[in-house]
Amino acid sequence: MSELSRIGVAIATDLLGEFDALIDKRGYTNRSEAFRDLIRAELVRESSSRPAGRVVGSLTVVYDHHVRQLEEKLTELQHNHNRVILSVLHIHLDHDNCMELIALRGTSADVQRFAGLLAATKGVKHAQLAITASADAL
Ligand code: NI
Repeated sequence: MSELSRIGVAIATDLLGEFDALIDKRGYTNRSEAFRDLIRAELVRESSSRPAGRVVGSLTVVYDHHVRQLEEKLTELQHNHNRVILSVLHIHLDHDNCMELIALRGTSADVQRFAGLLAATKGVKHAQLAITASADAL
């Protein structure tokens, strides 16, 4: 764990009250952890907003495996973007539907381009990209 620094923050009482209510609702037991998470989220947002910013994330995809040629197209797309793919978990959800969880690492532009191409493939029902951290911070 890195060294800790203590800081003092002046904040309007009303605003602090709203913040405390929010973090309580979210299950935080102390303000420091909530502040740290807000700061990390903002750093990730900043990193992912720059095309060259390095990120890690996960892409969740749901599709009907009966759609003609779809699995071949998805596999080809993944092979064409193997540089950004760390791992793929395939789950047979039910008789028709498959879910893939694709772990990604690369520049924000590359990760988002891959997610966009996969989401736009005909037969993909849903695709959700979550950028979870700056790869530089790991
Ligand atoms: Ni399947």
